[in-house]
Amino acid sequence: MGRLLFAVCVVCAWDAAHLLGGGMLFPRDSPTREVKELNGLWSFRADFSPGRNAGFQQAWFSGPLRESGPVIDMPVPASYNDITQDARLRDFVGWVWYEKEVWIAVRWLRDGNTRIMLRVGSAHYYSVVWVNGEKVGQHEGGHLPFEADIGAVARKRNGTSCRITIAVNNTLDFHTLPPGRVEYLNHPKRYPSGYFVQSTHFDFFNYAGIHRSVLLYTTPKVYIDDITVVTNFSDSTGLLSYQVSVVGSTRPSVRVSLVDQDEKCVASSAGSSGLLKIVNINLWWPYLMHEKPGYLYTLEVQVTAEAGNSFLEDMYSLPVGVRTVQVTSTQFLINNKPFYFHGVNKHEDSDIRGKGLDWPLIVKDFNLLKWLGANSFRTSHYPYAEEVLQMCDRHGIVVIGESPGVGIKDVQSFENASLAHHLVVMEELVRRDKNHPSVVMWSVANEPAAEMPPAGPYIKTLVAHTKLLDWTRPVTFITNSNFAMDHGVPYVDVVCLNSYFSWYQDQGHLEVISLQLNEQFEDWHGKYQKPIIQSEYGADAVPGLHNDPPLMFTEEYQKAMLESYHSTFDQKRKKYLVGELVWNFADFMTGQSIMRVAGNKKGIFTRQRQPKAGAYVIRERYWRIANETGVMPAWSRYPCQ
Ligand code: GCB
Repeated sequence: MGRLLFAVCVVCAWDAAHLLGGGMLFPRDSPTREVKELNGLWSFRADFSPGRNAGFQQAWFSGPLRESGPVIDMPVPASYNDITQDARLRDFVGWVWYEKEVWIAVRWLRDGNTRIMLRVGSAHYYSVVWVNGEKVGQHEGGHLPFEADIGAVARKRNGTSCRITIAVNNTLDFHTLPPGRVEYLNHPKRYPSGYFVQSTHFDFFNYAGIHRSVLLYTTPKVYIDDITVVTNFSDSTGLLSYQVSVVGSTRPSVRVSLVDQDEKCVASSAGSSGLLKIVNINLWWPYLMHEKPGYLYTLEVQVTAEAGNSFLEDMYSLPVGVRTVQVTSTQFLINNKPFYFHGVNKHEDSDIRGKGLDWPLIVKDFNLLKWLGANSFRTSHYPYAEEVLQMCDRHGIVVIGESPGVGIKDVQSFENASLAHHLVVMEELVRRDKNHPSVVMWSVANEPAAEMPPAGPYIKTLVAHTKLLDWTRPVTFITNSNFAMDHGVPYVDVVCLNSYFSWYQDQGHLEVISLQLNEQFEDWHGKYQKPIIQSEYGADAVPGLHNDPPLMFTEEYQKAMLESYHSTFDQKRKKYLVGELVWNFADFMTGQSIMRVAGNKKGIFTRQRQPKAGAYVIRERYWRIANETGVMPAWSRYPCQ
């Protein structure tokens, strides 16, 4: 198996790089574009053959999947792991096959000036895509979208339905992101022949499958491929510089107008790049920092071009927020005002659907964030769905956007092949998320093994590259406060520290927290003179487990631990501490180990989103911090009126 996967992966890495040519605008309806969702039930078959390669050898893509063998119903989007009662599928490693028959509207097919795009929001980890048995694309990486132009293939079979086949492989190796390792356990008396396991160094379950929406969408042949906006303001005038890239014509005519929430056009311009000035600007403000947070304008982009004898037109509407971000040696500034992250770390994780996008869950989580008085979260430990970031834009929830660079612990995962892929992932991430006002900082990795000599140069290259891709946002990586200083930290704009005093060390000794936390802050700020975010801290609490005086794993212990951290945070936030993100928003699934009781229980909410005692501590605190700024109308100052 190892060899086959490896061969496919090498091709995938090349292809991913190749795919970078184009922009990745979120598919939206417009007068010139149509979107069709392909979510729902797909046919599914896991390749349980010993080498996991029967699907390729027997070309399962060449005909209906049901003709290759037994298929089952599989919902999309969802992880496949928790859908059935089959333990083999829950812990499956290798290729699984998805298939759906779809009709494409005849008006799409007949109009040769229409591009027909197939887009997968994300599939973990490698994907290969066929339409009617013809390969149309492949992609490496489990958390970012990819797409293929399927117009030519679909038009070959006008009048019949289209068969879309997607093979997805969740195998992680030293050079994937996140990295992992497949180990063969060759001991005939202890393990069956050919036995292997996937091991990883990260603390969440390696859910797999098609995790986000699959869409078909159209654009004209001459189309808006990418838009980049950068915003600023001076007094009450907003400044929005834009760049539109158009494909399919060398001399397109581009017009842009900016429309406010009253549908009034407040600025317009012609040309593929330019600067819009907006008088009486409504700035984009974070939740709880302004009475009207998350103000969005709409940038309406219109392109016309001659194509042969016809005239083509494309239109795309991009929500935009006008705001600035800056960092000093002690502050994080949004719109020139000090911003304090009082927020959470999350995971894309829930019962049954695993990492599958789920609207009820997304809306529930936003309601809980607001209930908590949280103004921010970090997308630990990978890029989240675009739909989530759109919610953040609209609600004013500030985001630290993280790459899937988690669990980089083996020396081989610092090699050039890993770095090359990591750089590609940063490009895909920045390209996808650069226009979200909610995203205020990039995190290139979480806790890479800092003690290994290659860690420093690896992080230095990543940070430098990310700054080249986007000079408007600060860049960081997340380090554990126990790790050696100097490995990469000198290059970041904000120092982000994870620490678990009285949990992974000095177990049960809550009384040491304030001393150790104080030392941590003074050492790191003393050395680097940069603002600090406490990017993780927390304790497992099994819901319903109680003991007073507090014992580890009880709700009382989690509560007491959070409170012990908070008193030191209060001292340091007067100086250089610019944020605190509790680990974690909700309990989440992990691999099985003696360290975890059916998952990580450091959530302040259960996995089903019910509050533990710790949630009330955080809620009380976050509203108090928000109220200190005094910008909130009195009616919303819960719980301290
Ligand atoms: C960490 C990791 C996070 C873990 C957490 C824990 O430092 O960044 O992925 O889940 O600690 O609970 O151990």
